Amino acid sequence: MSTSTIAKSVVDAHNEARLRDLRSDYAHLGEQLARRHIDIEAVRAGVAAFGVAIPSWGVGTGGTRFARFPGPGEPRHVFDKLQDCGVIHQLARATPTVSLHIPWDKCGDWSELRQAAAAQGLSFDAINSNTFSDQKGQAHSYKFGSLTHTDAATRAQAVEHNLECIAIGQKIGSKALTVWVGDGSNFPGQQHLRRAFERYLESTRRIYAALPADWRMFLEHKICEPAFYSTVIQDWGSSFLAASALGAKAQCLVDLGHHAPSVNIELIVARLVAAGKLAGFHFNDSKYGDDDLDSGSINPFQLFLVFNELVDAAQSNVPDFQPAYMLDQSHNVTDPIESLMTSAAAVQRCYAQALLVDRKALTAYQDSNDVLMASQALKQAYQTDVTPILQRVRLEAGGAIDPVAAYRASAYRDRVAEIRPAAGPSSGIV
Ligand code: LRH
Ligand code: MN
Repeated sequence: MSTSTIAKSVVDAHNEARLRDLRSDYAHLGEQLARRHIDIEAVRAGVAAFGVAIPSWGVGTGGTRFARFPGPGEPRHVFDKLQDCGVIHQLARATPTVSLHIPWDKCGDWSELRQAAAAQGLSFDAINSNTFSDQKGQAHSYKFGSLTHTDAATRAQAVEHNLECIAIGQKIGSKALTVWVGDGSNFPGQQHLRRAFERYLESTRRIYAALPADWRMFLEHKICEPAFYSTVIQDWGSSFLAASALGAKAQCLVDLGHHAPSVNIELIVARLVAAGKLAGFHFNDSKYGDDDLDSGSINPFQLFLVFNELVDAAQSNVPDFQPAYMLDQSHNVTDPIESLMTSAAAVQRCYAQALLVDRKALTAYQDSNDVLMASQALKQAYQTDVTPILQRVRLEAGGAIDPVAAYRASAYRDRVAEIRPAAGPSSGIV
């Protein structure tokens, strides 16, 4: 039985004050959907089964290369991070798993960590390796790359780190390794573009060979940063080529912020789904670059269109369709717990809206080139306020109808600020 960090009485009092409004809102939405031949209970069941993983690195205040402004009660280590993840899941009831990052989350006793997570009703999703920064005492620097470095010993060190991540993941129950490398170049001519990719394949083949039978390997592409002329795995094409060369357990992970502005991400999703190579997502939002802003905060319609492709694939029984859903955000100016709860709800909202699309009608409009009605079929779903469904799902799962209001009523942040020493200013994403 998971121990709740926020007193149940606080959550119950919070919900009690909102129950009557929720009942009438839910009944009203139910009538509206019934007129569209949609059973609200079926949608609610779908949403209740939906979950998105929390990035362990997201519960601390994030920053940029210019500065990081830590808030009160910053998590000191992975156990503090798990406690904060426990609060997010207790109130928002949509984030049953946590994605760890090594070495940021290194700890002395992985079974103790696994128990601490279970005590919060949490388990572990994909584990992330890190060969984009040097650790103290590291033999070979990743300044000029890691898995694609021209020096074989540096590549071997990077491969070894990924094997260590797999071993840790096995101890905590993860079933996937996410590999993002910042390898690339800042000047034309600095790197041989084909040989660098060949070195990437040589290194990832050694990691792939060490994958347990029931594991997957997620390759994450990114257009730029930290390299600003070329990135070895720069786009979904490079990722797809690599995943295809490696084998069935290798798939392509789509971080929404890793594309040039105006790239049609839902089309990339449709292509990877068709090829059986969609690993899953790092959800966030952005206006310019890899801004890692809260999911749905800038372009919620794009997030809905991504879920429209995912629900369409699921409802047309695309084989081995098992995308992993994770948030990957940096909370520079908000309370990370509030941002993660509202972001999980934003992702859940787009999933719920995508379940409302009348796909039979849409297909007929598409086949008859009734362009306007086809567009309207999506808009109708997107413009449906599914808030009562999300609130009801949270309530039924023992969470809070309005997680942020309940969180603030709990004064959790003030309480942890008393026991966690204030962290000084710094810079960088964590
Ligand atoms: C790279 C990235 C990657 C993580 C890192 C924290 O930009 O999206 O997924 O390893 O952020
Ligand atoms: Mn990412």
